[in-house]
Amino acid sequence: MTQSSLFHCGRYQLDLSRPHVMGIVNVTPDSFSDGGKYESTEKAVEHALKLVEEGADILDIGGESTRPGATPVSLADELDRVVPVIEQLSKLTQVPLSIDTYKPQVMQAALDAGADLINDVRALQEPGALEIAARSTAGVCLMHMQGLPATMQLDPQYDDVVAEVRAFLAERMAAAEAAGISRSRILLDPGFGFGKRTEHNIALLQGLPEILSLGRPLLVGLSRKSVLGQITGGDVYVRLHASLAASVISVMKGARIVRVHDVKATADALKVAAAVL
Ligand code: 7PJ
Repeated sequence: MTQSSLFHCGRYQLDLSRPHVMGIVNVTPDSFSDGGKYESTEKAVEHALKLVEEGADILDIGGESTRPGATPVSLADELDRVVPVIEQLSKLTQVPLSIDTYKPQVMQAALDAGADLINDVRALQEPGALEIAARSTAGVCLMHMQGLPATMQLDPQYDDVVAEVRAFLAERMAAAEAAGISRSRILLDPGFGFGKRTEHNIALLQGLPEILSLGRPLLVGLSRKSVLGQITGGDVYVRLHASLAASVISVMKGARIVRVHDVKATADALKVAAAVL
């Protein structure tokens, strides 16, 4: 095993020489029922357990959408959504639990509830985030984003998207290490769809090996993203086949964790990729 395929996150040590599937668990209140908080917790836990059965190696739990133009969620609501889900899953599952948040208070509460990995679309740039991560043993996923979710897709601009994303990730990795987060706890992510046009996303997929040269495992998220709809012409409900292609291409280009909605199909597709790799 090469050194860069070892990844330490909380209670776990993952050997990323095999591609891993991160299953997405969105905790959002169901607007069509009045079951309230308890029901959304229960539904999210149930969904998460199903993803583990389907082959998820990691669960990514999120309480606030970072999709372009999504409405922000208050700190209190985000905590209410994710903390009980993490508490329950840490007792019910044997897979690392990731918290998808950029808010330092949510990171801390999630770590206290049993989270093993901080997945931050702002790459620990919020005040206090680096310190919270450094005080823990959690893994961290540092992601690139140009702009902020509300406006990031309006007019993304790059001279050389691969070089710029790589430079940003190098800077954030250096900041994380300077704060006391060891390299073995760091994952990098080019942030597909986060302030990127179709041509930027495609260039990043082609350029993954250059980002991999930073020496840490890459996590990628392309599942059901609009770039796939732009390429195929399909809407979000018919993006499974395109998402599988994207996962396989990502792994063939060097990614080691793919963040997806459709775990079973992706796990099968990646077994084929792994057999070839
Ligand atoms: C990503 C994410 C991604 C990481 C989202 C969506 C948008 N975290 N959170 N990478 N995307 N690390 O799933 O469409 O690409 S939310």
